[in-house]
Amino acid sequence: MSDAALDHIADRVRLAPDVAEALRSGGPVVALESTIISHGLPRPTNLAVARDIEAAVREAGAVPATVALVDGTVRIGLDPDALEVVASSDAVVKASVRDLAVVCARGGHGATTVASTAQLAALVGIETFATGGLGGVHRGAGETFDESADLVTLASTAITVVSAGVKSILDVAATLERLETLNVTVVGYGTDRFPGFYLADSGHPVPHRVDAPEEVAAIVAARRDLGARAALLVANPLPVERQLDPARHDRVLLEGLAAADAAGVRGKDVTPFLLAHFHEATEGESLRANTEIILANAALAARIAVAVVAR
Ligand code: PSU
Ligand code: MN
Repeated sequence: MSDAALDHIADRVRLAPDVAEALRSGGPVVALESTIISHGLPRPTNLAVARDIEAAVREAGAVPATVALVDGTVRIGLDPDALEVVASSDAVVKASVRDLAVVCARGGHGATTVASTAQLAALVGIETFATGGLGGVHRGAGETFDESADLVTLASTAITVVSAGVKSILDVAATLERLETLNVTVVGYGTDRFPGFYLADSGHPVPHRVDAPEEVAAIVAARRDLGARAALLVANPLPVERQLDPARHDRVLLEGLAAADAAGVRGKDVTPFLLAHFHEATEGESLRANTEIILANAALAARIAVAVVAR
């Protein structure tokens, strides 16, 4: 977006000074989502993890831009006060793309999902984005139609997203089919297997493998020349020795799905409910894995952003 266009929306979209400077000078920037902080991780660990994610991006040589709405203003890059609001305030709503303008117009606080973070990052010209695990097609979606807006948004947003595959609570096979239909390019980072978030391998292959940030940067350059309009998903697995025990994972997941059903949990509450169930039922093991996932993805996204601007 041009400086004039950014000025025009300055009342609604505010860039942190270091993010604005990096974008102006063509430096590496990594967008970070905030729903993982507000709704994905338990308090008070979430605030410490949010800071660690930003530190991981900085250590790898890029500028972190955590995205959220605070008092109705979209913030691209949060100061310490704003980060604390996102991590601690009960007034923060999970804001997907459909919710953004409502929260904005009403002056509310909103945490952005993968979908809304990708849209806002692209709006201001950020090309690289890190998350934990993408949303996707939920189990039973044939009946409920519960498919994350992450998918359809990535179909029309030309950004590079680093994630540990999609959340393992989903129907992974169906999600991969939808990603193919929606023209989202999927590459495995250092693997031929599609990661399963808490698990290193979801049981499905990836169409392409890369082994270095420079390889991703070469693909990004080709995408630009070819006019790619959908996202590039870099699937970065947990090392197998750091994953959740698969048998325990499957057991906890079945319990969580049954509990969600019994409690009548629907719509945007399903994902936070299941993640919270995991954190409780695994006595912190899933929190440990979730934290390692997001830190590793933030660092890799930063290395990719550095490689992209170096070309
Ligand atoms: N991955 C995580 N924790 C999270 C999420 C993803 O490790 O909290 C969030 C992301 O913000 C993602 C959202 O975009 O869950 C998907 O929610 P839904 O299934 O309602 O679209
Ligand atoms: Mn949903």
